[in-house]
Amino acid sequence: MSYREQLLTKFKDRTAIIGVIGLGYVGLPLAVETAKAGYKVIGIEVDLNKIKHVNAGENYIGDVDDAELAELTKAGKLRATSDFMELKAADVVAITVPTPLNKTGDPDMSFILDALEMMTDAIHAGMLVTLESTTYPGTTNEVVVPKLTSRGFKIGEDIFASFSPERVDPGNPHFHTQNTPKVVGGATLNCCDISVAFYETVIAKIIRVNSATAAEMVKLYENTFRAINIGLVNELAIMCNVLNVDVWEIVNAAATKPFGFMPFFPGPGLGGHCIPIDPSYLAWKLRSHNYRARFIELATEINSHMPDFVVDRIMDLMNKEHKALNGTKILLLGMSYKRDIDDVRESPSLDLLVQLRKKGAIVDYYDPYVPVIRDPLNEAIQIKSVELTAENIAKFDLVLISTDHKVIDYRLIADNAKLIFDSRNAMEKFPKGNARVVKL
Ligand code: SAJ
Repeated sequence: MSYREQLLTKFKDRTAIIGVIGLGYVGLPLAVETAKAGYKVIGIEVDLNKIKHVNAGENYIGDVDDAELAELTKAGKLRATSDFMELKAADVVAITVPTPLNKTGDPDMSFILDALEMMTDAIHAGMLVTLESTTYPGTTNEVVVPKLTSRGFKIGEDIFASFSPERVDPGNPHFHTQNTPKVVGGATLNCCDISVAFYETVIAKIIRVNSATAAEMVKLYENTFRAINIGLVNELAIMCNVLNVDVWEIVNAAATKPFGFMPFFPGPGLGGHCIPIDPSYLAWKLRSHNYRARFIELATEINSHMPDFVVDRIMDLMNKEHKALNGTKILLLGMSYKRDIDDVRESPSLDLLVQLRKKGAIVDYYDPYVPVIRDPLNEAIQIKSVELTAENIAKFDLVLISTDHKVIDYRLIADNAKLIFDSRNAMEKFPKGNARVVKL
């Protein structure tokens, strides 16, 4: 029986053993769904804390159901370890590790390379390795396949490789790992057949593409589409300010077009671990082919400029109040990179905090999801979120709305703030209070 037939049989009767490297917001939900599909799952993690929690059935990822995780670990269907050699028993290994940018803004492939390195001695004939981490087109063929064939195995016959991008949207109430369509591309057609056969037993809908490179490109296109459209609407905000037109009115009216339009909204900048980063992986790869991805460059320039634009607008505002920004007391509302989550990675609020303080403003922040942050200017210092009370709000010269969490009491702010700079149009829904509101 060929390795292909062996694997297809093991998927059919769920006797395949599945390894998942990286038990973060992508890997843990995938490990849980795979175990729920009937497989025995070995989670590989370098963070001993995560290993302890998983093996104790204690969940730490919002999108995972606490009881399900507890039940699966209790039943021995899912366990975590730091020992990569346990992957010797695995028929499938999914790699779900981070792919950030390094200090020079280039792809940081160290997590993928470390995972491949650590699993080298566990690689065996008949194994499928499927990479899920967002990466530049060509990674599977140029990095993963050579690692797998370095021991003499023939790709597509003895060993199999695929790329299937993660599409996890943390906190999304409707879409989670099992019901989000999954794109799959293989290093060879046989690799794709086998990878599709595996994912079909775990995830509701599989979208097969012709190659691993195509699958890598799909993911980058999805998020580059967002980054560029956010860049466009941010430039629209700048243009509307020049023309003294309300950008929010423009976007909301344009959004009434029932076809051929998709609204994006301006804001103080582009945060998160996907949208600001994924397009740079694509641009970086194209540069190695002497091609400049100009839309990506321009969107990156505009999006990263938005905190400066907000600070300039605030300086003009205080100027009109005959008040220097230096010494102005500012309450920064919202520290996370987008509403209703606690993630501050690449958050524009951090840029605003740094820039305003550099100009001498006295800045505190309030964020119900982020009780404390490390001072971006001195990581040894912690900055705590202040209490949102009428008395506290009244102490500030300006309230800067940077992240529009739904749970914030905007009525309290409208009634007690003197001046509000609203970079998210959060106050739109509230009848005017005592405070003067200026919008992005
Ligand atoms: N943003 C705007 N204006 C917009 C939309 C977003 O300024 O109209 C800002 C946000 O405030 C944030 C940044 O852009 O700072 C990114 O926001 P996002 O809504 O794209 O959220 P992310 O970073 O969590 O993106 C994830 C992505 N999921 C995956 O890559 C699997 C993305 O593909 C999803 O479309 C997105 O979630 C989503 O729709 O929530």
